[in-house]
Amino acid sequence: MSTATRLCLLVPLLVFYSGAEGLEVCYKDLGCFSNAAPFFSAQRPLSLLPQSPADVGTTFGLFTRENPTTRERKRLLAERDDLLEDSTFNGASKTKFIIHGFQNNGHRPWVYNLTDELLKEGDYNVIVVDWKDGAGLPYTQAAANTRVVAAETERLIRYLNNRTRADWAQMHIIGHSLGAHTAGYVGHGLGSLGRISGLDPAEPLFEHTDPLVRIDPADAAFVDIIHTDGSSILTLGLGLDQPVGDVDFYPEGGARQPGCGAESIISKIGVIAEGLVTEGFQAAKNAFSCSHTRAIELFTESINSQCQFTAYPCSSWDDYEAGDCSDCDGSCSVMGFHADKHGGAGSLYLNTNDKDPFCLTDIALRNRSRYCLQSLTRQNQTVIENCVSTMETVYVNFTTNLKDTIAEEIFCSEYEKFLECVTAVLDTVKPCQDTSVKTVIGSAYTNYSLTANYECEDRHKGYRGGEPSSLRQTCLSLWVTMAAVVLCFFLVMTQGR
Ligand SMILES: [Ca+2]
Repeated sequence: MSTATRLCLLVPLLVFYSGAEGLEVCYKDLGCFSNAAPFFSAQRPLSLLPQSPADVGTTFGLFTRENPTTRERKRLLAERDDLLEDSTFNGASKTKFIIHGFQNNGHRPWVYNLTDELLKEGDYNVIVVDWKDGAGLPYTQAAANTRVVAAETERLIRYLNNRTRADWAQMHIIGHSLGAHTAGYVGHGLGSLGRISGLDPAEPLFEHTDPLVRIDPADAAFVDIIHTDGSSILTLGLGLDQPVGDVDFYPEGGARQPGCGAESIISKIGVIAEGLVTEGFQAAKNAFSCSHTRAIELFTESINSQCQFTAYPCSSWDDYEAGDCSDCDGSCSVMGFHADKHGGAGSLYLNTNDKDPFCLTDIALRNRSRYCLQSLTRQNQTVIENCVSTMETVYVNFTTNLKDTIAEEIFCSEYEKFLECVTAVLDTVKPCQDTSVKTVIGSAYTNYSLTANYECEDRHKGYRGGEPSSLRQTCLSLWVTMAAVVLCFFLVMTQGR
């Protein structure tokens, strides 16, 4: 029996096993959990029941400005008045929750960094939800356990509201990966939670599922999402690509992040293997999750940074990259902690740096484009000069041999060389992030291509039907492009001062 046949038999078996059973488990104080639809579906053929609260072992650690350090962490638990009285929880302050994801815990450096930045920004109650015992392998079980973690968090919030009048419309849950979907369940349960920030919500078993199963805009008054590892799970992308918030930010396109190396699955496995051999398991794990954890780094940096992660509305990352979306037109927003103050909706795109600090200031963006323009001018001077001289040859041939049949062949072969030239110039601009330069080169390219198609692609019709004026136009547009590049260069140089 082939592997394919086995899979074909296995999949319906799993489907009927977990679907038809419609199992349910009930836990005291938390209610019942069923694995029937919508938790079971085509996108979720393997739907497990969550483990017991004792197995998941969720704990809640409170930090405030009065007790900001690790050692001063105060424990909270629903219905435990003794713990609440002994804590520094202030019902009049706003509350921030942090929920980690798969194979993670509440004692990681990123949790402390995020807590520190939050307390620097405001006088909050910061509650770290730690569910490490339930967040381990297998992933399918961890994904199911998020429902119990959410139910316990919801129970704590209701308790805090009951005892201190803390208003959950003023509460904000920041969840990474599986923690983002956990936050979604909490918000859905409460009905009017203030805000959820989903940091690269987990993809496997969640993408394209029912909104009840995953985080969605209805889970809080404001749901902002940062996508950083949205490439397919088949290429080891761990995050959702699907927009699931009121506003969805896609830094660098949201599929993978700069500075994380490895674009293809083969090279990604290579980087992981190299990390494993040279620096051990943690390095390999970091290489594996570099893009996935970038969402946390971006959010943490955004809290107190003077630099704003301005993001632009666009129909796609390709269009953004092509320079089609450099106008805010009142629809821009700012990615990260301050997103709720800037409005904006839908999918927004932005460039980021490949290392800390990740935010690109106007100056950094200008420097980047200046660097690109400089390298374009320096390294490709010859390419551009060749293009111009080819263009001149074409023009001379065309005008002097207009009535000569041989001219057609010369003309078209020269034109092909010229197009190669333009492609080479375009390739050198690709790494540039400055959209204005791309637009200039891009529109020039369109002009050339149109002329070339008209003149050469249908050779039997003959170029002689075409007027030399189209050549002049092409020549002219090349010079205009050159002038525009020089002008851009000049502007960038002067603005940067
Ligand atoms: Ca939901």
